[in-house]
Amino acid sequence: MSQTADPANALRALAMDAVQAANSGHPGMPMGMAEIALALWGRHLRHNPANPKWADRDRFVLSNGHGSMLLYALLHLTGYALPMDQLRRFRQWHSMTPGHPEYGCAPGVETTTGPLGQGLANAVGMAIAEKVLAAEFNRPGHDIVAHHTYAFAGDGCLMEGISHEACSLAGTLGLGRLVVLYDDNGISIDGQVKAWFTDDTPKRFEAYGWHVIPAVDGHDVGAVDAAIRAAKAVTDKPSLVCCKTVIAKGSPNKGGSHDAHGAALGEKEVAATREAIGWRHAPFEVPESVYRSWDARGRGAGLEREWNERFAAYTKQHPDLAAEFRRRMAGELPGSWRAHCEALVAKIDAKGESIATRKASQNAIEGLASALPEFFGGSADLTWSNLTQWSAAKPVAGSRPGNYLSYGVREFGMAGIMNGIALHGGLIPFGGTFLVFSDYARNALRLAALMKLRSILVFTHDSIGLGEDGPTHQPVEHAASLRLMPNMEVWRPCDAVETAVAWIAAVERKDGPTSLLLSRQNLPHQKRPFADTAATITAIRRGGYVLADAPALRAVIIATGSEVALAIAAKAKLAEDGIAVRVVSMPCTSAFDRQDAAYRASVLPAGVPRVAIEAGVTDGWRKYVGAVDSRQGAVVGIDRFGESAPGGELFKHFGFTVENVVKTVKGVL
Ligand SMILES: Cc1ncc(C[n+]2csc(CCOP(=O)(O)OP(=O)(O)O)c2C)c(N)n1
Repeated sequence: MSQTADPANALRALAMDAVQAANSGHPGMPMGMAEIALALWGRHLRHNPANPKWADRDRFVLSNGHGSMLLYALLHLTGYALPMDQLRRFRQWHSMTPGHPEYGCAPGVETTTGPLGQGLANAVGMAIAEKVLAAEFNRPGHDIVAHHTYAFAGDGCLMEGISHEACSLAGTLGLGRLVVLYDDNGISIDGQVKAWFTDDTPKRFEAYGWHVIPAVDGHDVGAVDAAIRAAKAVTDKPSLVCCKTVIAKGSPNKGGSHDAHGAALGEKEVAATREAIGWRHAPFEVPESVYRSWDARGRGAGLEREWNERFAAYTKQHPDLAAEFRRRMAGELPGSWRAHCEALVAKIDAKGESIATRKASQNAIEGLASALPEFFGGSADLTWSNLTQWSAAKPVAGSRPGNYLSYGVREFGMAGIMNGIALHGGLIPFGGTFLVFSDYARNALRLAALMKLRSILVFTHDSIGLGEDGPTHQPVEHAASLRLMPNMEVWRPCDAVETAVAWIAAVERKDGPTSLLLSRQNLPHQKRPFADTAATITAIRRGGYVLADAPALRAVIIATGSEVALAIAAKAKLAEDGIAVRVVSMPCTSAFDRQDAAYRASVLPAGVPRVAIEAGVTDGWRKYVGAVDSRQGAVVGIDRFGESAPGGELFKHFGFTVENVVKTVKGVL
């Protein structure tokens, strides 16, 4: 501890100096986990700083993301393209070193963390992806997928409920290549955790079926190294290494105290810490000898070279598999994709079935899965309601891998795990639950949107139309609230054709998640006015299009999902009264909003009054129909919770009837 050349002290110094320079951040965790980081990154982690995207690298997740300076210091010291200048600019605008690690900012950051507990779920997802891909691609004598997933976690991560969801499942699945290092420092923001967190963590994880290594001295590099070795030796269970540490170790007056958790130590204490640990270098100065001891570039290049040679041998023996592996890890769709999709939509359109969109979604999955071996489906214990399974799906069973996972009743865990699977690469995850429970998963959806992940959420039972389960299960505000999330694409299709197109758009979307909002009840097939399938797909993908037109328009009705059929029926009734209206189907408002002004005006012509219909809260529709007091337009919606009754009755009661829509349209003329 007291030697200048101690590489762990370089982490301490960089963390405290960067936090001091920013005058904000968390020095305590990096200083407390310095030896653990040295043991893992110095002696175990198989990575190549020159190629952070090497497919078979070990994954590292800093679940306690507030200690971001630890990760930045590690990336810098081991030789990633993260220059010291970026560490000096910790937490500054447009630096590569934001307050919490953000995926896509600095090379080597595998996931965005900070919302505690979710990193653990991401790590579980990465370990699942590794196992699934290993089973699919490895061949005797050719282990081309064989890496570990390591995560650091603190008390905060383990207090969060999602840690239970994800770690319980990890135990059941026997994820032997997952190793979590727990920073057991007894401190969180409010002080000593013994007043609010007294779980017996080793016993808790043993009960999950984990291999637990308790009571490791987290400041003894040799002890942590030995524990990691023991963890890797157990290959049929995930491992938890419980490391006793002192937060802000090295700081004479703040070490061991929550004062070091979330604020700069202060100039005086930084100086006292330098003295105490014998670090005699100016801020952001690291001696050559320390750089040399951390430098992972040579070893990393060697590891990747060796893998490349193995992959070349694999390619020789299994050229098709190797090409497929490359395609999958690059996130590219198969060459036949476009033609496959067009044929599928044409078939669905020709069939013209009137089915629930959740059933249409299952048909779409079935139709796409034959072209997409990277599909990795699942549901939070609602498989037979969400209809997320397809005929050739292979359920994951215990430690046996497959491509369909029953996540159990764990919506947040599922969404966090799906993020980890998407981050790992090689698979496209989708997972189902009832729309009303999207709230449970919400912060993981937000991180998927922030990280631009291709993760697909199958949210069924999308309105009061689900009926008798009542207001606890009837989403009212959920479509609107998901639409509020930046970069979350929300589709609420009206029939089987729109559902298939929504699925295709979700799969093709490489820079963000998609929520598919699907009905429990049957919805009629709609006839569309387009010349061919390609034109139909193009129109639907615009997010809003003219489904049924009329000359000499008096009004436009905009509707989504189950309310589109109602709009069509109201149009017919209005025609009887000599009132010509156009029906616009708008399955995806954000896609519509991205269209150019000319297109939008061609769908929603200026000066023609509009009525929007959706079985949900009304506010979001005001941007299309005009302000409440403008008298220009109206919304038929539902601004209260539903009721327990048959869906048909509820629609009637809440005004989703032809009579009410006709009346509403007449009211805006
Ligand atoms: C979901 C979530 N809730 C709250 C916070 C705010 N927060 C950041 S760190 C922290 C305490 C974490 O304690 P611990 O994991 O023990 O970290 P340490 O004090 O050891 O650094 C909290 C509550 C957060 N980042 N995420």
